[in-house]
Amino acid sequence: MVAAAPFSDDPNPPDISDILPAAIHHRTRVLHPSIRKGWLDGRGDRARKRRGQDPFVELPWDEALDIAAAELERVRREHGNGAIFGGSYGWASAGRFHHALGQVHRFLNSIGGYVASVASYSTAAAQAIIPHVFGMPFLRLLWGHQNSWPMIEAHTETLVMFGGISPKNSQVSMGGVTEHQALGWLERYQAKGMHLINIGPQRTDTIASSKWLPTIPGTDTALMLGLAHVLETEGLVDRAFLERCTTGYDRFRRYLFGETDGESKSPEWATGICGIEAGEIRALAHRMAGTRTLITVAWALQRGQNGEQPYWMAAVLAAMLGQIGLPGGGIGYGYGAIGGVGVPLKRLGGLRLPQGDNPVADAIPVARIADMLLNPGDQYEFNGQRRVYPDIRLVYWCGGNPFHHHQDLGRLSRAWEKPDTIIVHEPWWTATAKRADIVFPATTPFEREDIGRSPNDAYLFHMGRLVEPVGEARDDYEIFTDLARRLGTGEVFSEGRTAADWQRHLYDRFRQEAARLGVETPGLDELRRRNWVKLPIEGAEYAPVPFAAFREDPLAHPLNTPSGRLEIYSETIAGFGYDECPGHPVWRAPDEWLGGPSAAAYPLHLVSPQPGDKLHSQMESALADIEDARPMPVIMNPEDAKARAIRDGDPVVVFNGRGRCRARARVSDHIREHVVAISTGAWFDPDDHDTDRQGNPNVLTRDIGTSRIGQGCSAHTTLVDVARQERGHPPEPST
Ligand SMILES: Nc1nc2c(c(=O)[nH]1)N[C@H]1C(S)=C(S)[C@@H](COP(=O)(O)OP(=O)(O)OC[C@H]3O[C@@H](n4cnc5c(=O)[nH]c(N)nc54)[C@H](O)[C@@H]3O)O[C@H]1N2
Ligand SMILES: Nc1nc2c(c(=O)[nH]1)N[C@H]1C(S)=C(S)[C@@H](COP(=O)(O)OP(=O)(O)OC[C@H]3O[C@@H](n4cnc5c(=O)[nH]c(N)nc54)[C@H](O)[C@@H]3O)O[C@H]1N2
Ligand SMILES: [Mo]
Repeated sequence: MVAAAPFSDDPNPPDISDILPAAIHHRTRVLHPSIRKGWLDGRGDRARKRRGQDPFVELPWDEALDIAAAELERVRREHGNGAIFGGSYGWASAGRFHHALGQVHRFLNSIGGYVASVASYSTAAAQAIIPHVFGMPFLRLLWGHQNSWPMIEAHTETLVMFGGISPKNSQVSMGGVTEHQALGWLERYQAKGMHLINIGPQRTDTIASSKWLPTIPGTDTALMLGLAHVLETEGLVDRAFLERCTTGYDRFRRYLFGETDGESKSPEWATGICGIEAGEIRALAHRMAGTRTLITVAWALQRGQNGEQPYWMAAVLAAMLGQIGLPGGGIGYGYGAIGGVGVPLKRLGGLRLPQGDNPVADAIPVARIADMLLNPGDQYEFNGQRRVYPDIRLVYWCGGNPFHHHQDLGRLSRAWEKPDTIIVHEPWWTATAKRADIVFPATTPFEREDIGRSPNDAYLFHMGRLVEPVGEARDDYEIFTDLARRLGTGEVFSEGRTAADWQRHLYDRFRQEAARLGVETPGLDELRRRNWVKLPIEGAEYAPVPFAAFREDPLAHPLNTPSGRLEIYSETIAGFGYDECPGHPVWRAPDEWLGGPSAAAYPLHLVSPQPGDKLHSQMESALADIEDARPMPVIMNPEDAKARAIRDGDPVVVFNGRGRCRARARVSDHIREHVVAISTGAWFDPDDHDTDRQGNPNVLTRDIGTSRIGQGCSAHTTLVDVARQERGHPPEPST
């Protein structure tokens, strides 16, 4: 591979793919099956503490597979399948059959099951709270009950974007996105004269011409309460809508006016928390009440402590405005978070490898992995349930990079010493692969044939094999087939099919399903010849006005909530007895934020958004080679830089009580004062002083659940400080 070119029909092609050829042939590829020496020697506790430091021994495939199969067998026999953790979170790569997570889960099911993980780092808090409020899964709301881009263009007058709508983030999508539309729509909204309001710490979170309200991170719920207060005191609330379509408003209203906690949520109160002037809050409330307004909320807002609250409160605010069910009005979550949100599509069934059944019932909230490894047998709460962490002996990862994605990597390193064995399939020597015991080299999509298809995109692709497998890399499917055979479940796993057989089988099923829905698709051989086809499934007619029937007649078209209405007060949640999330949305100060006591020690709030130049940590190997690319930039406000005698481009150390990393200062007034931003994506690479050399923000982030409701990741609830690197290392972490 020498170059990657954009797709001809893409209106706004990203340049992420430029780096692919360099990454595919990079020196950091895993070339041979590799087993950590200390583990192989097999003495004592197999030197678990030396994970990440020991050298690896390269072995022939057959020998390495025998060893892995024997270890899986031992753990199964001695501890049962409930001691195998196979959550294996991550995005892996596009391609339907070779999707790594589908492969590992099918394999582990075939050998008797595994402890799974539920929800995602992306939207765990949303997935927990939204069903209580709207009576449907979050992902169904997202893909089926939101205003489409064209509907917004036609009807919305004011677009209030909490956390922005980022064209950068909509460059990618699960399974692939072909036409990158988000920027084009935002430009059309702007040309039309729509009021675009970006609420959040960074101006760059959406199109530059938007009005920017630079808020303090983690305080959106307070600002929304301030807006609600204005609506209520100035008679701008749609009472008729609230009475017909919602339940519990009066109880929420008592909280709004401080009858239950002694604090009225006035705009002045909100100002003291979120940093936006009361006059500005009033003016925004007036505009929202006086125009067709769509409130949008980025996923990032729920990736913080009590991230459930802004999601719930935004729905309450939209209900108070009474525009839910009107075209271009109401509420929407995650426009721009990934490509495909807002695109009006006829939904076709997926093209997915069947997973089989998992006989192990146990599953953890995805971001609680370190808690689980550190505290086997401990109880925890999850969305009204009391659960117990299992005792994990073997961790299997295929298609994810926890030493990139998890919070507080120092803590994860300690948790990682607990299991007997860690098996990883990876194309590259990532931080996670380096910390495994058994590493199998996996192919990338360019080294195998597959079918490309996303349910959130109108295209269908044949993905040809472009290059021979690098080194001794094998497809995950082949590796699992060989392991399953050794464990006596070869037939259950493969059903006697080759990869090509499976692809034809899955594709034929997809084709039949599409035909049933009236969509013609080419046969597989024709698709292979044509490379790609655009299916006739995109059009405004496929996205009707969300909640229109419910709004019209909520008795005939109730929501699937206990009350049949939108729940401003939820008896179910109140029944859980969680103070952080009583029966209605509330503002609760996070443990770390700029208004709290910990800001005295670490006075800057760190946000860690997704990287614009890649997908998570993928292709990092080749990107890190680019001159001056690492360590990662830390974006900081000129005032904060000046106070620390830091100039643009200076090498700095970002630190707090949990850890520290190197970074390069990028001084910009597009970020709010006292907020700094480091994108995720760098490979964790600590030096002898435990300072990460590359700039991975997760050495700094806090590893707590969003709340007992969602137990999601709280990456955005993090305070830090920054110092110029010449001054030597900052003090040792205190915790
Ligand atoms: N190019 C690229 N695109 C991606 C990805 C990628 O790796 N690369 N990853 C994809 C994935 S997996 C996901 S889940 C989505 C995530 O999509 P999002 O969650 O929407 O995006 P983020 O980039 O994490 O954050 C967006 C912005 O939220 C702001 N923010 C942070 N905290 C707060 C807060 O408390 N309040 C407010 N108002 N704003 C806040 C930050 O300024 C940040 O820049 O992105 C997807 N898109
Ligand atoms: N601080 C902070 N942390 C975050 C976030 C944040 O906003 N802030 N966001 C979180 C979110 S939303 C997400 S989604 C996660 C991202 O989670 P990550 O797990 O970091 O995601 P990826 O980097 O996509 O991981 C995929 C891995 O699979 C490998 N891979 C690719 N193709 C194949 C294949 O075919 N076979 C095999 N075996 N392996 C393959 C890739 O090389 C890569 O190492 O990060 C989370 N972490
Ligand atoms: Mo994500």
